Amino acid sequence: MVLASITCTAPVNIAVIKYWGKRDENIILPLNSSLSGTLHQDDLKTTTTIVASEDYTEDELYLNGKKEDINAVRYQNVLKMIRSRATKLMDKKHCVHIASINNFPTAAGLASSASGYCCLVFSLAQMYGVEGDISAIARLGSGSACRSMYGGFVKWEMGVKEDGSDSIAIQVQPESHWPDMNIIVLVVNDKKKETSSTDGMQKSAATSVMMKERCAVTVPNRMRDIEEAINKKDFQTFGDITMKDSDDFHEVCATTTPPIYYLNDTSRYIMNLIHRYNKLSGSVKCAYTFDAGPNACIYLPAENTTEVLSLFMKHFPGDNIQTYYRGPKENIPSI
Ligand code: 2P0
Repeated sequence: MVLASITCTAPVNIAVIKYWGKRDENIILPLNSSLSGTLHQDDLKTTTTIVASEDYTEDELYLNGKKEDINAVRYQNVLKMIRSRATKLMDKKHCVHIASINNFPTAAGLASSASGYCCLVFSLAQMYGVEGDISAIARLGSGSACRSMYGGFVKWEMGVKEDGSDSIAIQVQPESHWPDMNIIVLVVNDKKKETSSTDGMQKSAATSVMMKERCAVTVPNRMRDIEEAINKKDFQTFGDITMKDSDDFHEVCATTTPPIYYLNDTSRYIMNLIHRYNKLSGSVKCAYTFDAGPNACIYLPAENTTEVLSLFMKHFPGDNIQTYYRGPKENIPSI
């Protein structure tokens, strides 16, 4: 007999201060705090359906139609934590079947694990009646997932406690604060990346000479400054810090042994194009950021969108460059 079922969606987030490196691999505690903007539910999102039934003999999980190993440590950490905090379905013997789909390329540096684990944890939390902060449970699945729990601009505080209870997501500003901030995603390549973020950041933490300074000085200063820029809606400072942190993150990857290169020639062309365009305009009209892949995410004030899009269309005529917008709507996970 089916005991409960639920379907939820959760959006992708795009970091402007990048998370890269862990101090605890098991419960995913980061070496630095990070900050991101959350995209539209309607654009890049995960949809997850969960059914709990007395008839199921084991938990099962399907990702884009393919069966995953539910015994993997991250899934188990999430399920155990959810069930330990449950206020519903506590006394029934049952298993859950979970099906999750992304409406965008998985593992191509488009933050699929962020929306994926956020959606999984949000859906399970609804089903099991988990109360209080659940961003720390999403973090157990994938670090960046905790930031997708809220709309607008969200920071993930690295925290100091060993049990991770203070390593949680906090909304810096809701989407309504800066509704005319857009994000365009340019899909340069939707193939699965060669070095996963999890592997890449572990190698960088162990070998890049840039990591110490980045975690101790650069990121704390940037977190303070970009939060202030967001509060003041100061796009010049916001864009400047965003591009610098993206550049530094890729420099950290390049100084890793062996070096990791996520960007390709098209990515570098886009970076140069944006710098030239901003210079000619005499102000920061748009700002790029690149995650662990070659695809570009462009933050820009809505009023610049038409001009910037036509610039890309001129330089990449007929190319398969897809655009997604982040518009004026609150984008927290939804049932
Ligand atoms: C970020 N990235 O802040 C950074 C920027 C990629 C580059 O968070 O090991 O998939 O699952 O915690 O969350 C990608 O890392 O890694 C990521 P795990 P995750 O968005």
